[in-house]
Amino acid sequence: MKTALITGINGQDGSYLSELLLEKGYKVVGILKRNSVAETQTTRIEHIRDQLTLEYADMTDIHSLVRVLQKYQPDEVYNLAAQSHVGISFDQPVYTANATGISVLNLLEAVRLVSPKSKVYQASSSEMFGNNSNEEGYQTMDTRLDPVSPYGCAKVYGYNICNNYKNSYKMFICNGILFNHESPRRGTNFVTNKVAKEAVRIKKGLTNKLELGNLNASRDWGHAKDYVKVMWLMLQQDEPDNYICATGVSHTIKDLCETVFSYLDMDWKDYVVTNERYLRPEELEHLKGDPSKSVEKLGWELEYDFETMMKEMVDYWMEKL
Ligand code: NAP
Ligand code: F7E
Repeated sequence: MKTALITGINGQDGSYLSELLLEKGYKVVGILKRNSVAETQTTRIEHIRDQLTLEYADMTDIHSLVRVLQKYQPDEVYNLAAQSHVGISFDQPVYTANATGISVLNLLEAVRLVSPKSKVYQASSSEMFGNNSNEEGYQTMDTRLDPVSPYGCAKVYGYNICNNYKNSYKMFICNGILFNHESPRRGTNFVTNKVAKEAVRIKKGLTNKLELGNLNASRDWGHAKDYVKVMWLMLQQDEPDNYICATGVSHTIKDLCETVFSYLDMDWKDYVVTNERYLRPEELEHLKGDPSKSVEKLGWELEYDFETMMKEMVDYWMEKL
């Protein structure tokens, strides 16, 4: 039985990855950072909690990482923990640099010192590209990294230090440069789940408007369930490498509103208003990734498209609210 350690196990991706690895017969260990309301911290993994081994540790506390790695000597480490909200990274830049950037170094040092044979997956991000793309508007493996947020800057540090440790110490470390991926488990302060939830609240008469920021930005949105599969595939290869994971299709926030509201037989223009509060000091306008390397080298296949995913999210809120 292989052992996997997941940082960020109670996050969106951590919960789906846990399910995938349990299905594959792994012993799954996860770390939780301390939270004053213990009950709400494990909401996303409550249904599988009795099959998981959970330990308190914090990515900003290298000693806690050493303790857990020493105890379990995992075959695979999936580093999903981060302060992952781009907008909030402008409000908490130093914490974001620590929890999203330096924390990667903490983990790699801990692995190098006490569990050097562990294979490591690093959750890198399309946010690292900033506003660069090729002539066709795609971000590719050759696109320069030019981040436009404290979060993006922290992720670039994580990406670079992973490459540096892979080359310097011959460690097995893969960067997955993942584009936006969503699900009903997505935090409701990210735009897809915010729109899905609030549109359902409007439909049910619980509110009458939806406040958003930049409606013209576009994103390449996939489903988190598809994206955790590619994380696992990367660590099953003979050699470590970096990959882009994306759908290759991009939609604006307006398209997102149109898809969700029309599914609920409403016109989004009757309800959506803009509020400056949700604008960012610097915006990443367009993301559309080229996933060809993941498809060709890893045999990665997508089950969901944008419309199917958004319907699943709306249906979830229709049931839940
Ligand atoms: P998420 O739902 O925000 O989950 C982040 C996880 O990290 C949570 O479990 C959180 O715990 C944990 N965490 C935060 N700070 C920590 C700390 N100091 N110590 C220990 N744990 C900490 O994010 P996600 O959507 O699952 O994304 C997973 C990873 O992929 C993140 O690194 C994210 O930056 C990256 N990524 C995400 C996307 C995307 O579109 N989803 C795209 C590219 C890259 P609490 O909940 O207890 O705070
Ligand atoms: O914003 C615009 C906003 O916060 C998407 C993270 O998982 O993906 C995610 O980062 C777009 C942006 O995701 C609102 O300005 C408009 O242009 O859902 P988001 P993100 O910033 O793209 C990357 C790949 C990651 O790595 C990150 O961890 O939507 N937008 N109005 C809004 N965004 C939010 N959150 N709220 C609004 O009201």
